[in-house]
Amino acid sequence: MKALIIVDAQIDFMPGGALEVSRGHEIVPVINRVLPKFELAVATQDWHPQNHKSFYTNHEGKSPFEEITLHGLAQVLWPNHCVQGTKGAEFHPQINMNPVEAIFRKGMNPEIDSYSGFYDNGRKVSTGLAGYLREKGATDLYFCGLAADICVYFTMMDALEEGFNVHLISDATKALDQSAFETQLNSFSSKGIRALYSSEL
Ligand code: VGL
Ligand code: ZN
Repeated sequence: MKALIIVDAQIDFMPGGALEVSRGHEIVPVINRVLPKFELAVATQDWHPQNHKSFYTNHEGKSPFEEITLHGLAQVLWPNHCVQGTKGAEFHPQINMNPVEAIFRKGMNPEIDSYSGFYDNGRKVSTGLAGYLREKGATDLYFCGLAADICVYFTMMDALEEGFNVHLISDATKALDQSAFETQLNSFSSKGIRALYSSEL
């Protein structure tokens, strides 16, 4: 069974948001168009407390996009984004969230970041997404959302490891760093990820 996974389609990742992805809003109509083609749709939501250690403001003298080591893991320091309960953490208001059956929140532990919708960056704590999808009978996961090179990418990597067939809807995602994403794209077919356009669904 095919399931649509909408990754972090939140206001802070849209143009004008705290951690904006260029042309991020262009994915919204594409997501709305593909939604009816899926029997199951779920979303992930970046959901940080204000004291999250991925925020540069929580490190004395650091600037946005600087890299540090946090509990032994490389960590980019981001502008404060997707703070629990704020407008920026909400889904884009034009996305039809009605058919979305479940929302998996991530990034709540202030000590560790969580790019993937399945596990934190230390691969220690699970959100339960893999078990949920398996119990629902999903075999093929179709990914969309933001940002292509970060949370979409790491969620797809974990999906492969969890044994799902992984597909990326290329016109329903946008990258924070386009050149990083192009490098990732070149490795997709060898990893077993199929990239397709929404028109092929
Ligand atoms: C994301 C950086 C920090 C994303 C989330 O959704 O791609 N990127 N938190
Ligand atoms: Zn985040």
